[in-house]
Amino acid sequence: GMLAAAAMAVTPIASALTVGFSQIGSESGWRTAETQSIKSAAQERNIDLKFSDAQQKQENQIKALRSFIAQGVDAIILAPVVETGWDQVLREAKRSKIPVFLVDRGVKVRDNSLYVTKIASDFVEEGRLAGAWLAAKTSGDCKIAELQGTVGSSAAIDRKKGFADVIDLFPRMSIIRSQSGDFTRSGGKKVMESFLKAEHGGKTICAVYSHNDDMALGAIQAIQEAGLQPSKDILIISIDGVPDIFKAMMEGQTNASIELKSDLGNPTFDAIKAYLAGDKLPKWIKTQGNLYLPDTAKEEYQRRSSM
Ligand code: GYE
Repeated sequence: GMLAAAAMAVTPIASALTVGFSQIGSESGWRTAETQSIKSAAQERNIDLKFSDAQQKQENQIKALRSFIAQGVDAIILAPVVETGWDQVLREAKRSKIPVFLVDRGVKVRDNSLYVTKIASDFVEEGRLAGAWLAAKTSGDCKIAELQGTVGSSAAIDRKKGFADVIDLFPRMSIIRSQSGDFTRSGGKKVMESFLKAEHGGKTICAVYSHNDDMALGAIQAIQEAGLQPSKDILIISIDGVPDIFKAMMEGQTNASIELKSDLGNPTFDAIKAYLAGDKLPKWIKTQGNLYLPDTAKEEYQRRSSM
């Protein structure tokens, strides 16, 4: 009767699922947004999310995974900092019958059945798109400084490859400097400063290709401090589409960004739910991005900062 109904109303609903999420860290604005998306999607779905921040270290991710396995979670979400070195711990998860879902980056494992699926964009395609834009912008004549992402990450390896695929088609385009800024703003600034020094204050650099927006934002600062105008004296293209890069575009400090969807929470939990319901999933659930230019930067900035 009434009493039972009242009791039910105050009894907390037991979580449907317990999911462990091993996140890389918070090196970029993009990653912070992704963490937010996964946390809030879990909350909306009443999923008990065990969150672990690895501070960019694979060993911390391996420890987190082992702890999720020991706790007997229903599923694991892994954003792998680097591509290799996962076979062992993923075998341990498999032995315990805990399915693993990769988000935003990929792994290289001998046995692909060690994970269920990867929810991520196509980094090679992003790199090609960046190269194609720059080739068109410079009529195929440009000396490029490249800011690479984290060494050994699929995002850095594939964005480098896709870009090189296109640049190699143009005899007057070449990468004259290339180094990792670890996907951070401070890393991008530091590496750009050294490029500028090595390249006569930047006079010999036509463009910067940055594997993410945060490093590009750091490079913009370095270029300004060297007395040059970013986006004019040196062209800049990067990847992610975070609010701050649209702001920089509005202010005429950068030329283009390739959007990377950071709201992976819903697609990831949809995949987990489908898998646990017995559905067969594709090995790669691709997220799509577009190339954005200054003409729509204001709109995009307003739209993103009101989200
Ligand atoms: O581009 C970068 C982040 O793995 C796709 O990692 C992700 C990349 C993203 O730190 O900003």
